[in-house]
Amino acid sequence: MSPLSDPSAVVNPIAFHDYHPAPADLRAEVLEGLAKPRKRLSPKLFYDAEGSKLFDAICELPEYYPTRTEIAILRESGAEMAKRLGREALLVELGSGSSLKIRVLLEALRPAVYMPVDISSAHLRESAQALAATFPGLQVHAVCADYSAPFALPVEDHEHPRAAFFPGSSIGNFEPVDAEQLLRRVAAILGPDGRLLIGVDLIKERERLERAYNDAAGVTAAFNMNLLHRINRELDGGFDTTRFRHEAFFNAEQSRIEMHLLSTCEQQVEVAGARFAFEEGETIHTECSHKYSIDGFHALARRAGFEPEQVWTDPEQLFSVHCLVSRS
Ligand code: AVI
Repeated sequence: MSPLSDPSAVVNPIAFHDYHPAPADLRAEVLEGLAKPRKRLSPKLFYDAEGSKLFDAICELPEYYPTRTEIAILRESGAEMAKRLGREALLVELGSGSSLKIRVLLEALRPAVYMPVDISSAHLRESAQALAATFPGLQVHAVCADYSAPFALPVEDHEHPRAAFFPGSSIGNFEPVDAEQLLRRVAAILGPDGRLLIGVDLIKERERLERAYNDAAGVTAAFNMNLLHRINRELDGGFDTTRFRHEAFFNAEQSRIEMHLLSTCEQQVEVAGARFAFEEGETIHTECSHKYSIDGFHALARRAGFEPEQVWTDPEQLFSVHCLVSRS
């Protein structure tokens, strides 16, 4: 048994660093997004309590291959990844959520300090405490922050090598220029020779991609439509959700899945006292999920100040996990 998971070892209390990230200003974002000539809402707005539950359900769907494929890659190659990242590291996880994927790697990685970063305070505290209880030897510093905006690590630590973990292909939900900027900030946090382990969904045939975002059980449709329910609940919105439908397709030119909510008729909708007109067939663009080739992602990583070191994929080449080393 490793000292990290020895149940008789002392459980370190977690340190909680709250940067009080500003909650999304739902009203301002929705009014601005719906007033655009091409209506657009940020995918960040999906994740209220209901949306987070629906996203967890998406991860279990037979059509949604990214989650289970990435976990299989982490299980298969965890020991090699650990060699790359080095033992006794200070390991930062971006958007840690329930910290499920890091559990697969912790025994192999044996970090000295684990630093999950997440915007949702209650969820972060709960999952950090649960993780500290399973791995009693581990020092856990939970950081409540919005990782998509600049932030500094809360502890001065130059003793341990630095590493970061960014799973789930969440990088794909950023426009490539924003993804590059985010990676540049991660490189700066890591410092020279820091390692980033990052999950990236790969380009593949249209049919497989489109099935993953149009599941037969309609969970992704419910996840998308929840945004209108959320606006109705929180902003006194007047969306009749029977007059919209979920649409998801692969835009090959931009190498991304686009999700939209399509108005099935000409209509007017009131939200927070403002009125918005919809043509029949007009959409609200709600999400982009960019897909990369391995070379395409390496080029992006290099522009952001990283050097690709190793990449692991599954036998069908559906998904990739990269180890990048920072030059800055
Ligand atoms: C969180 N993110 C990586 C998911 C994706 O695949 O882009 C969000 C999602 N949207 C629909 N299904 C899943």
